[in-house]
Amino acid sequence: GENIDIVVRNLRGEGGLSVTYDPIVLNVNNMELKFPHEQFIDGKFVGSSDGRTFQTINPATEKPICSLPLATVADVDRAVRAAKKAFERGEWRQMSARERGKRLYRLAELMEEHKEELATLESLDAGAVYTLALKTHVGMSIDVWRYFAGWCDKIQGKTIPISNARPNKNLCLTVREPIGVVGLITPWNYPLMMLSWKMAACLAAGNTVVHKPAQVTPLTALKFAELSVLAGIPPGVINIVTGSGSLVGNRLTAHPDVRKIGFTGSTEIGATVMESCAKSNIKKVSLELGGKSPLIIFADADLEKAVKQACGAVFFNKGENCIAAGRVFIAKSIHDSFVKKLVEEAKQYQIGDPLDRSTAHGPQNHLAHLNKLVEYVENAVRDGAKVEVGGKRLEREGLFFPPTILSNIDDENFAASEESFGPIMCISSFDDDDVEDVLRRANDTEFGLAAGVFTRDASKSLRVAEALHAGTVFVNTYQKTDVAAPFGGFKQSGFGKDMGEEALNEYLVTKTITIEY
Ligand code: TAP
Repeated sequence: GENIDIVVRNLRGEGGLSVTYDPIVLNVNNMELKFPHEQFIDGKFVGSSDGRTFQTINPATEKPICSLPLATVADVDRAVRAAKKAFERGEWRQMSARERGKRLYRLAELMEEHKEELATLESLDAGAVYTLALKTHVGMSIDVWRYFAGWCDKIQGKTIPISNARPNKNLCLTVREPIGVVGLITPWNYPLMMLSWKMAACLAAGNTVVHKPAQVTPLTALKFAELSVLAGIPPGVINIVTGSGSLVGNRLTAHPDVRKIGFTGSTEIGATVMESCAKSNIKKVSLELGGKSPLIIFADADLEKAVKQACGAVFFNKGENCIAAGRVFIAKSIHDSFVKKLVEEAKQYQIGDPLDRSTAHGPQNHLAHLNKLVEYVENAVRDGAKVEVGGKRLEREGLFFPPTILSNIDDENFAASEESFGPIMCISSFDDDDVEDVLRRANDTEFGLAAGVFTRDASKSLRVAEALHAGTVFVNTYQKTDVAAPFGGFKQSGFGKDMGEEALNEYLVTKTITIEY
């Protein structure tokens, strides 16, 4: 894929809707791929206020894909103004909830129609394995838009029996209203899916939005913006600014007209975001942050299944997965044979070009991240870890790091508490009979995003699920999230839920109306 500039075209949507932009056109993955490479403000694709740009890199080749506007504070302010106008005076607020749902549903259908392009873009920009991108990155994004499209006309208040002001009577009711302009800030591991998890609930609730994708993976958000025009989402309802977190993200969190921030990213930046939300204007905030999720394998588990699932729990999406099992506890009596099987399984992951249909393991997302993984293994080994397989950058073109297994991680090891966010399994063993002790160790973390347990003993599995402090607990499975089920962490993994009915709460406020008659 060489860069191809710039032809002006109109892409026609249904009902005469159209969007004009200067596309990048690539012949790649057996298709002609067209996508915008400018930010999206007030229904138009535009450059940055000062004309500066940056490049986004293909991690499979380390070559640039295209350049994009490096957004400025002025661009954020412009996007917020557009979102505010759309919220206060636009068609979006006037339209019925059912009509809003229809448009979101239409958007999901357009994403379905363009899913090969979206998955190809995710593959080029984020190194996502194409087959996985189709199913998960894009597939689950489409599902979540459909799911929340259905909620639009089901967001309801209550009537509440308050005491009457006798001799008169009172009627008390609640109305659930959108908050206003919402800022969404997302990371690079599932670019389109993180956008969709948040934005679908946010728009279903009737808000307008300014989104900042991660700087290293901005492309699917812009293709999505194009589709949103064709779906009939009015100008200003969705705005996408492409720039750095420290400037653009920070301006969003501090902006006086933004009333809510939905953030997914690291715990460290999450804390900064929360502080800025508090100091600027007491913004409502929800935070989906880091994790170091424990997975406990008891000796009585279905071991064949547990081997496959444990590998999936760590290596899925090259480990760039917030709920990746960050620590795997294996019962002593099965430890050695189980580790041997894990190593065999890890070696079977086909590593290669993410667009190749037989590839199971693509390149890491970007260079800084890959370098951190190399360092992570060095630190773990310094603290006593044994490398069972992998552990080094592969000597080939692209940012490849193989599925890696580290055993002998004791509780003091750096790797027992630090998240790697890469394909690195960290194994510790535990005494078969001491369930209390393994639970204590599993909970001995400041994170609480997810956890898992494998056992055939039903009551043990329930007791363990109850004792694990995590927002999601998997029993005899892992990685099984669903758009209808609430998702979000405990402790320093943040608060607030994505997906499921509960996610709507993050983007609504409740008004109480009391009437006397
Ligand atoms: P971060 O470095 O925290 O970046 C997340 C987003 O915040 C990026 O868009 C980033 O912009 C932006 N940002 C950076 N500084 C900011 C600031 N001062 N104010 C506002 N925004 C700012 O995380 P990451 O490296 O992209 O992602 C990895 C982390 O995300 C991991 O810890 C992982 O566990 C977590 N994660 C959690 C979940 C859930 S659901 N809990 C899901 C996925 C990932 P740039 O583009 O400039 O970096």
